[in-house]
Amino acid sequence: MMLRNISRMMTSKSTKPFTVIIEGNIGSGKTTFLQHFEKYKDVCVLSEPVEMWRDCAGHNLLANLYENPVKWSFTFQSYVQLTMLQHHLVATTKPIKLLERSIFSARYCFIEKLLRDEILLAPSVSVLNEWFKYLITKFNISVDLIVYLRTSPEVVYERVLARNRKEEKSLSLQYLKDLHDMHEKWLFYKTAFSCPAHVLTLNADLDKSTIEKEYQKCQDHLLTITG
Ligand code: DCP
Repeated sequence: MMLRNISRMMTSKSTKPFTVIIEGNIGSGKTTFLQHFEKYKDVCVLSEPVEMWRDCAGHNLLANLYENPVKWSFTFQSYVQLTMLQHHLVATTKPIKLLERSIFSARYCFIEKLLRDEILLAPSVSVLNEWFKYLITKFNISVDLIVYLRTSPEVVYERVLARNRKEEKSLSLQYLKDLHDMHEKWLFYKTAFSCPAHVLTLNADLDKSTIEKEYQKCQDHLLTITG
């Protein structure tokens, strides 16, 4: 099996896992992508901690966020930053580690959008940013590859409507368009912020029946860069 070969090559070089972060708009299929790779025993898959955001000592911070963004964005993004850091720091003996999102997209896409919309004001963003800078310098948050699941806002909007997550009922097409632009500038055009690793862009507009060939590109890429 291809990934087993990759992992053999990797373990011979280093004990540190080859770390891949999976990025893309809300509804771009990050969870489905990760589920595809879960079957490989040499891959450590860390799905996004949405369930933690829904239950922080009994508080549904995700619901709070959508109900009253001005009041709860700072709280929510603070907790996202903590839970993302926890994922970055998860130790594994497996040679490949895949993470859904990262501390980087939280800062460069979500916090940035909240700042532009003046939902988060500059002093609050400064505090989150000081934490962000401290965490990425003091901890070993190295990333070896970014997989960008690139989508059209209209496609993800349909998916978000179809999955009907109760907290996301107020999510608009405009919000997804803006968030798409944040990802595009960061990962595709590379005109905003810095990329912590090489970016592999996949067409994630494809549906479940045809997306396998895009997943295969990721497997091939891992083989190429480690071979
Ligand atoms: N979210 C947020 N700020 C962050 C991270 C996430 O406001 N820093 C919100 C947006 C969504 C929810 O959390 O309402 C989960 O978003 P993701 O895009 O991270 O996860 P999905 O479940 O939408 O991923 P996918 O559908 O691609 O599997």
